[in-house]
Amino acid sequence: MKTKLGLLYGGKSAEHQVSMQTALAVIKALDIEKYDIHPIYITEEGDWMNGPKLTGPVQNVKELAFSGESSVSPLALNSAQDEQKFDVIFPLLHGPNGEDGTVQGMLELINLPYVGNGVLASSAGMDKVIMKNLFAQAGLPQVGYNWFIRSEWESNKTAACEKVESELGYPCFVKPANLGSSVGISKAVNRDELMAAFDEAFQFDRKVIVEEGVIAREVEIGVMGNDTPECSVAGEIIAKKDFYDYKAKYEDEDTVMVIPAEVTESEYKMLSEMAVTSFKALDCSGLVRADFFLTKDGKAYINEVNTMPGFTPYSMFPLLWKHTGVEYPELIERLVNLAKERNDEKQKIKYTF
Ligand code: G1L
Repeated sequence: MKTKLGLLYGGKSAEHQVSMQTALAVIKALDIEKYDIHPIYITEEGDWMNGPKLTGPVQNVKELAFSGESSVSPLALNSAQDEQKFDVIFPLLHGPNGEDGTVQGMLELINLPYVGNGVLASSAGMDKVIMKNLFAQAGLPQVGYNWFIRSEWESNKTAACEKVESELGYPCFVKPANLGSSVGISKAVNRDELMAAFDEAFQFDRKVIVEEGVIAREVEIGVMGNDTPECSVAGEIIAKKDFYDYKAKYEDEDTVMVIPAEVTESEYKMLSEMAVTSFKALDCSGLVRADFFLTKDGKAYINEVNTMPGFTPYSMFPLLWKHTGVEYPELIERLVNLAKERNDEKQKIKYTF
């Protein structure tokens, strides 16, 4: 029997186009003999458009942007009246209402298995402060950080600056806690810049994190699995310019990916163990991309994990797995199978006693 796969993409987000491109790449990689593919397009206005089952190859993202048809209620995706009952949903959405756990929660409510991380990991991974607190609890080494809520900042700006200066020093990086935002990030090297950085970051979130600046390489590892996650080879991101901006870091031509990264065997061992620890600390499932700082003297710090990493065939996560021996179509198939496996596991839970 074919697997009925619902592909969820688009969305009310700045990453709308990225999501479309990713959906196109995933569709091209799926084996039509094994999967019935049903596109579900979320418009920029946030309407859900249930597309027809794909019967042939798709060449262009325009073919995936359905319009005109009437939109459907997300909650009707699993209604019994039509035969649209999916085996698995593949969510390719970024930012709020995509990777922050809300879509995952909706899929839990209507009882549809889905690829990737669940509600808890998705939402915890979206908030840098919550994520770092969980990493600290798991004993993972991290650079120093402070965090503030807007009212705290506004009531005593000097106190906030003094705390940062005594605990972290300069340079430091000031960011909105919400990871979905690639804006509002700045570097500060003195009090004036720190004040301006706080004001800037608080425009985008009510919670702001300040991180100690370290001189280090940026190394990343892909983790895949459920209860027994496995690691890819390591990759390095080398920026020719100073980037604080997430988008610039991944999309600028002045950034190069080196895969596999030049790390020693013992460095790789340390990083991969940390990657698995971070996966477990957030109770991840399916996949995660773990990002590290690696210093010259061989110290590693976890920076963050991304529960929905870039996912075109040319993005870091799929490239890391390609170099590990898992090509893009197999990667997708494995993730779909992990979704089914997690769902089977869930069916074992007793809800009455
Ligand atoms: F479903 C997976 F596999 F978990 C998954 C879902 C979404 C992996 C990666 C992504 N990534 C994205 O959706 C995006 C970062 C391309 C945003 Cl559009």
